[in-house]
Amino acid sequence: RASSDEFGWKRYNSLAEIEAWLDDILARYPVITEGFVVGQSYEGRTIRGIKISYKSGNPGVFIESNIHAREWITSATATWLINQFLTSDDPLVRTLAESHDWYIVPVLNVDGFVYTHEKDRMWRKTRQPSAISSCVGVDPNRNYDSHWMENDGASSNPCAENYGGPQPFSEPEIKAMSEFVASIKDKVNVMLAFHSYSQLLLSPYGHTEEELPPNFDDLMEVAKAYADAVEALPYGTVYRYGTAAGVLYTASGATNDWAYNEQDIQISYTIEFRDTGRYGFILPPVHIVPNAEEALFGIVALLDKCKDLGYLAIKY
Ligand code: 0X9
Ligand code: ZN
Repeated sequence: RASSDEFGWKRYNSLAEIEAWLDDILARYPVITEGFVVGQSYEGRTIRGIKISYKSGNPGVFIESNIHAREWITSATATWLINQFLTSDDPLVRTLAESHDWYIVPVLNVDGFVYTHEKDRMWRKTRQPSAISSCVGVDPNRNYDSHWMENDGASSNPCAENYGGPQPFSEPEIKAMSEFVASIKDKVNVMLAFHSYSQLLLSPYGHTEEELPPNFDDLMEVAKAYADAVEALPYGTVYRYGTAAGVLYTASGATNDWAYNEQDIQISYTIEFRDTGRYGFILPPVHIVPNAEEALFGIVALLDKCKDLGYLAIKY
């Protein structure tokens, strides 16, 4: 069995390695962890997740990772966080781990992820063929049914990297993810969608710059807490923040916007990890642990601020 020591976070792992590691974790922590199945991918792979819960009555945090196939730092960070939540002796990490319920999907776009390992390192989309084009795949982060394809937030060209798909939830991975999140939404206070790169925290809205979300001020205060905590680390890097449409570009049908707009998850971000462009998606593995530590202490500060602002009350 692949132990965490062997897993190591010194290089990027394949889907098979991540799944073997996950099986080992689930076997070693049978009381605290529970495996769950999000659903099946287009190519028939099982999309898996892990719930970590030390006690009942905790607020819930959902982490979606590797929806974009080539963003390998996201699953490396998600698995490192899982390991820390289960094994760290740091009191700050223990409190973080034990006072929230974690729902973590390390690799959502499983078909695309395998494709990046076996065929094309720079693949982003899903792997479902198009009925109207020879181009393959949909941008899964444009496929959620929330302001889908509005305001040039996605492309209708199947060959585009930000193709929204023939209709919302056309991608089995995204339909399954939406149904899974909807089924537990009353237990989820915070949605974090892991991406790379650019070092950004992006809040709703993604579909328009013309309007701000109702709790915009809180979303900015919470994002600032994350950014400040990251920057305060000895090797910490600079994170900028704002609404997705304001800071980056208009993008409709993204996970965190759908969670916010349609599932009433009021704290919902896209987090773009390291770096700022030197290596981009092909981030050298020496960045895995420092990036993951930034995420860990960023999330500590983010959730502390959420608690202060009253967002971690039990919803049901
Ligand atoms: O374009 C995207 O989907 C994300 N950037 S990436 O380079 N990882 O592809 C940003 C999405 C942010 N926009 C919304 N959340 N609406
Ligand atoms: Zn991405």
